[in-house]
Order: sequence, then C-alpha cells, then structure tokens
Amino acid sequence: MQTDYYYTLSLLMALFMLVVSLFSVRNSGNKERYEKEISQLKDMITKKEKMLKHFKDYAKKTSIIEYKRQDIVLFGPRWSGKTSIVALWEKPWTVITKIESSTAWKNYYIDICKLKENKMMCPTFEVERVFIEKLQVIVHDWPGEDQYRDEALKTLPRLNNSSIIFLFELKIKNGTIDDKSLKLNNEYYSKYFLKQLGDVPTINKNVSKVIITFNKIDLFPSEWTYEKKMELLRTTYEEQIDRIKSIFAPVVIELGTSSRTNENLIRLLAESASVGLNASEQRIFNDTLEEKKGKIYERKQA
Ligand SMILES: Nc1nc2c(ncn2[C@@H]2O[C@H](COP(=O)(O)OP(=O)(O)OP(=O)(O)O)[C@@H](O)[C@H]2O)c(=O)[nH]1
Ligand SMILES: [Mg+2]
Repeated sequence: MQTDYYYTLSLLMALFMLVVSLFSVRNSGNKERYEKEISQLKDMITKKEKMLKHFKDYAKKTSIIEYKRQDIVLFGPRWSGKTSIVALWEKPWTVITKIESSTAWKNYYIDICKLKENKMMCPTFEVERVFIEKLQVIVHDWPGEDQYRDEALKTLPRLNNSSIIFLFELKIKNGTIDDKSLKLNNEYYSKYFLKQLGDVPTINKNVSKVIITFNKIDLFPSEWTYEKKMELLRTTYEEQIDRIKSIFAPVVIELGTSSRTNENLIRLLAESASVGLNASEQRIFNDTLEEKKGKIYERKQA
C-alpha cells in the first residue's frame, strides 16, 4: 500500500517536471520568434524612414509646374507658311527653306515664360516646395488642304478662348499678286467655309482673338512700305476680311509678317499667346518676348 503511494507520488512529480520543462521549452521558442519579429519590424521602420527622407529631399529639390495654356489654331492654304511660323517660334534657328509640306496634323507645345514662382508647404511631405506657373502655347498646325481645314473647324468647339491665325498664301510677280495665289485663297476662304465658321454655335466662346496674317511680305518690292503692302492686300481680300470681321469683330486684327526676314513674327506670337493673361502676367510675358526677339535677331545676323 505504502509502495503504491510512493509510486503514485513519484509518478506525479515526474509528470509535473515534464510539464514544467515542456512549458519552459515552448516559452523560449516564443521568445526567439518575438525577438526576430521585433527586429524585422525595426528594419522595416528604418527602411520606411529612409524612403520618406529620400522623398522629402526629392520634393525639396524639385518644383511643381502648373501650365496656363493658350491654344492657337493655324488656318491657311498650302504653302502659306503655317509650319514655318510655328517652327521659328519653337526654334528660332530653324532653316525654313528645308521645311516640307505637312502631311498630317501636328500640335506644338511651346513654353513661353514663367508667370509665377511661389514657395508653399507641401502637406504630404511637410516640406517647402517651389510651385511654378508657366505660360505654354499649343499651336495646332494642319496641312493646307480643304479636308484638313474642315477637320480643324470641327475641333474649334472643343477649345476655350483660343486664338485663330488665318494665313493667306502670297505669290508676287512684279509687285502684283499672282492669279494662282488669288484663286487658292479665294477657294480656301470660300463663302461656304466662312458661313460654316460663323454657324459654330459657341464660336465667340471658343475664339477670343483672330489675326488675319499675310506672311511672306518680303516678296513685295523692297522699296514698298509696310503700309503700301498691307493696303494692296486689304483691298485684294476685302470680301474675305469683311466676312471674318462680321463673325469675330471686334477681336480681329490684320498683320503682315515674314518668316524670311522675321518681320512681325514676335508681334504675331504676342497677339495670339497673350489672350488670357492679366496685366501683371502681360508684363512678364513682354519681357520674355523681348528676349526671344533677341534670339531671332541673332539668327538673322548669323
Ligand atoms: N519668301 C518667303 N518664303 C517663306 C516664308 N515663310 C515660309 N516660306 C516658304 O514657303 C514654303 C512653304 O512654307 P510652309 O511653312 O511649309 O507652309 P505651310 O502653310 O505649312 O504649307 P502646308 O504644310 O503645305 O500646308 C517653304 O518653302 C518656306 O521656306 C516667308 O515669310 N517668306
Ligand atoms: Mg505645313
């Protein structure tokens, strides 16, 4: 009986020891695992902190650019000089005699000037960032065929406060306008087309400025004054000019330009790009144009 008692007691003791040892083994496994998890978490936090610092440094060094955009749509028959004008605006050193007839519609995005620059707190990274507002023109250049003219017309209702440049093709022989040139312009600016233009329901919202442009005025005899050239062109195309004015007056102006001699090219850019600018922006814009004029002048000298 006594033996049974001791036997049961020792068995219970052994069992107790086993449970205690098992428990401590299990606990030591957990501890190792927890320590591993904690060190992994610490690693992850350090990596994230490094990444955040990297982003903050990047945000501090870089600026955010916001564009104020002005659409300029070029209309004009084949050979009237559309692409030459926009190419010179984009890169004043362009050799225009190497420009080929356009085969497809193309948009040119040209940065004109910085309008504003502010430092502001960026809430995401809690650092000061530079915010820049820039004026950019989007010049829509289409090939001179009637089918593209009609396509260009269809895009107008999608634009707001855009500028239109209507170009007339110019061929001069002994101080008179060549018949082929007359025919080409009369067909392009047909009554039908100008009626369609006037019938666009929101046209006065879509278009805020119109510049009737006679490019290639360098082809007139060199002794002619600018006024004399413009007078001849105005009387020749009186009907078309009057029709255009009847749709868009009072926002229409006429300008003679030359991509050969650079005459009035910057004036044309100024007239068409500055439509949506307020007075202070206009001042900055004019300063930049003076700089551009200098570059074009250097090209002429070269
Ligand atoms: N003399 C003279 N030639 C010019 C002037 N502007 C352009 N040209 C030339 O006229 C030709 C036609 O010019 P483009 O700019 O290709 O005319 P475009 O209106 O784009 O013609 P398409 O793309 O065919 O519709 C080119 O050979 C130019 O070198 C200019 O002011 N004076
Ligand atoms: Mg072209």
